[in-house]
Amino acid sequence: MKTLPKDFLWGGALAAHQFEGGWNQDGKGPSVIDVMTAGAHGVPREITETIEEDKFYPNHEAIDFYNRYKEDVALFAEMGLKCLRTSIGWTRIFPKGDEAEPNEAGLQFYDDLFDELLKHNIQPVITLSHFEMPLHLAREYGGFRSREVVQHFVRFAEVVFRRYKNKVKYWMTFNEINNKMDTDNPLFLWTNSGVTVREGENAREVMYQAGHHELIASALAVRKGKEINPDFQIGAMVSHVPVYPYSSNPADVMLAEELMRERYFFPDVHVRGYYPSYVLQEFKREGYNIVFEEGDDEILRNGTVDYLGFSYYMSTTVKSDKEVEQNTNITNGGMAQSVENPYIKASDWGWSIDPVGLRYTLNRFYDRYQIPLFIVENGFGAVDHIEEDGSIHDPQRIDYLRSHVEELKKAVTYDGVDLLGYTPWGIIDIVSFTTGEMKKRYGMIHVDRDNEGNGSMERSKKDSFVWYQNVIASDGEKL
Ligand code: BGP
Repeated sequence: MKTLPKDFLWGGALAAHQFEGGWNQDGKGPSVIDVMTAGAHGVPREITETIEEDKFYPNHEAIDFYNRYKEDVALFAEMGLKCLRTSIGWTRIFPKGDEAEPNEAGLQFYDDLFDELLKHNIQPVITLSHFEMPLHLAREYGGFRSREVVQHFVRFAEVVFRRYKNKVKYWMTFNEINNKMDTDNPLFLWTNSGVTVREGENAREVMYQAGHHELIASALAVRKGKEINPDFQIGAMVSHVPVYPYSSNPADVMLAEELMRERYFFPDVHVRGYYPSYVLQEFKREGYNIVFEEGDDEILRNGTVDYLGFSYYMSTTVKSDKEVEQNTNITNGGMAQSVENPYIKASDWGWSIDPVGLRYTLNRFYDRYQIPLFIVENGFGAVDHIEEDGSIHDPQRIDYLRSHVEELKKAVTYDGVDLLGYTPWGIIDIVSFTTGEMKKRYGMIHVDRDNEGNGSMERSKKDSFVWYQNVIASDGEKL
């Protein structure tokens, strides 16, 4: 086969908190991200105790998709998208997370959105939790450090599975569930799990306990989903930044192999249904007390996923003799031992540009799991310039996307990888997750909105809009 299959899911990826806005509209409650201010490249976002009047919260209005969704879906349809990946804002459905009954206005919004997408033959691909846990669950229960939160997540999943069982086929449970393994950056444990590490606690031990509860929650949700609609395809979703050895020095090669376990732990459990020995050995070696309940092994074994979704932006390179204190490479997917890779360049935000790494990742994952894969994030964050005539030329973004599509095509047509689809991240300009900025733009559609919340919110097409329209129309032939 020389070309991608006709039913290949060309799409775009988004997340409720980064583009919907309407943060407290129609009964929606505050999520963990709604108390986060804007940071900047290299400047971390602040987690405030409450919503402070004198601070700017970029996710509150975002790009106001909540009130403009018909206009934006029409643009996605014009682009020719076959699917749209986005998340259901957990706090639109359960404002606090532990209510007995869901918020009907929230459920109705997603009914309307999915109807609008399906009217244009665009399949919704839905993430259940994309860093949008109810703030109440984080503050009152300690987020996923508490086993009780498992049932609240599964309840949320059941309600939306039932409500949209005839509108949504593809689901995924937790977005980038593995981000929190970078425990040097509190952003990830907070947004992934609603957890902050307390005085005297071991961050990695806390992370593993929260991660265990999420893995249990995911497995229970998969089982529940399959009961509701056996045709559901429910995936896991991990962030993947492959780790290369700096040289053929066996010490570099073995360090890269060990650090790849940081990337493999969560997908191993999601896909295989049991804990890998290298993590169980770590628990013993470090004396971590991770509480497993009676029956957890069976839950994991019976709740494995149908496909593995993952984000791919960059690779990282490690050197075994690098002196390290703390991991200062967090924002570019790096490790404490990461060094510059002399063979590849980086974006303005320091994210390496490595399209071959995507083909390498597809092969490593497919070889390890032998289940369908789904690239649900890939993109190039950059500052865009608007010309006098209003046009926006974004050749760097087109080059980045073109080179990654070329590599995914090789993985499918030459290496034989079973790939469901490709949904580039931020199909329309949205709020950056790690920095809270608007100026780190991924979109093929520009939004007139700046870092401080100024602008008309007007949408306009970039050159990459037409480029991607042609890619989809030609089934990936016209690049
Ligand atoms: C991933 C998240 C997305 C998205 C992406 C780009 O971690 O799943 O939500 O934000 O990163 O990151 P950023 O927006 O910080 O450039």
